[in-house]
Amino acid sequence: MKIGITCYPTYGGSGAVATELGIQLAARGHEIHFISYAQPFRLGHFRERVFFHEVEMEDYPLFEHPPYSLALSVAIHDTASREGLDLVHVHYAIPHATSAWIAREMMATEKDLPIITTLHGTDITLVGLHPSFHRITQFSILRSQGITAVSDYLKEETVRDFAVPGDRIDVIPNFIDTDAWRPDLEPCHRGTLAPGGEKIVMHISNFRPVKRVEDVVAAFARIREKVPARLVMVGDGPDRPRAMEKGEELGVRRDILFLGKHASVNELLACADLFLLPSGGESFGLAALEAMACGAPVVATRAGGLPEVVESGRTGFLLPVGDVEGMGDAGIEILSDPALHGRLAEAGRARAVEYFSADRVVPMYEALYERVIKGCEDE
Ligand code: GMT
Repeated sequence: MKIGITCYPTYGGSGAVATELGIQLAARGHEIHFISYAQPFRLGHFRERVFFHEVEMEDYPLFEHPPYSLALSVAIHDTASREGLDLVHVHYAIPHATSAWIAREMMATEKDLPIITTLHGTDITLVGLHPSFHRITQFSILRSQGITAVSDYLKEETVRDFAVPGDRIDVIPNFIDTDAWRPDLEPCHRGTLAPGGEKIVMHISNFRPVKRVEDVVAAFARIREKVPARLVMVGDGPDRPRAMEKGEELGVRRDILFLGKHASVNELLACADLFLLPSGGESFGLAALEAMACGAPVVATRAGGLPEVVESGRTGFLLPVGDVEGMGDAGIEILSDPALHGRLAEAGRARAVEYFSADRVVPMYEALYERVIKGCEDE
């Protein structure tokens, strides 16, 4: 198949999943055309059958807010027409589902171009609920020929808040390449991250308020009272200064390393002894899955779709949002008991391989594509 993929190219789970999907589909013989304003960050080097089409934007003094959605519609239309795409798969509904629908309308006399929209998280649970976006988001999702959600939780939210019929949504979980995300990656950076042989506690996110990075620091401070440990914070975003202040306030700032954004976080996760994800909401929690695949037990919140990823008591522990004492205590228990740590790490890796590997999940997308294309042909 010739498949167009539109996603946010920046650091973030939806872009990471979309990029990995394109890479995996190309490896399985499909031709992939990424259409976005920049090359997706995890695409890396040249790959066979993978192409990137940059959305051209014309700047004009009148535009205080340049209309990216329209330029994207044109880029999707032109790429689909020129390359003979069989379908376009957009990740994160806003504005991608709308731009794709416009492109499909523009193509109507030429070809019936199927659109698949994958819902990822705040396009449904936060941004899409805002009155300025709700109607157009609902409209565009309903106009897609295929709709997927990354968890049962997100599907239920979409049915409830956007009145999308449940039978129109396929739940296809996020996935990872379990060969690239694994515990025994070399070289190991443990000596650099924790030169004194301390335990390594890690958090990776875009440091937005929903990630509750101050809770990461507070839970770590509790762990630090009992276990020699260092906190490695990977990523960046608006709440980084608050996390730093919290570290000062709790007297653990010197035990925290802020590494900023990294494209190859698998190399860092492979050194983690514990992963903290105390989010206020999470449709899936890709970072938790990445940690599990790398053999790091996860302490997270029982929020949104996280219980579909982390099995509390088996691959980590889930606690109520804001329960930093509970998360800290769970961390202490894991880091102080090598047998427990080993059991959780092994079960997490096994769960990642069994349920969330590319080999299991990518064929679900292929089956959906075939079904949707056939549906369009039969109409
Ligand atoms: O929804 C967002 O705000 C951003 C999005 C992203 O691009 O990282 O995150 C969502 O999609 C990820 C990939 O499917 C999920 O793993 C995250 O849980 C989800 N974030 C939230 O629901 C807050």
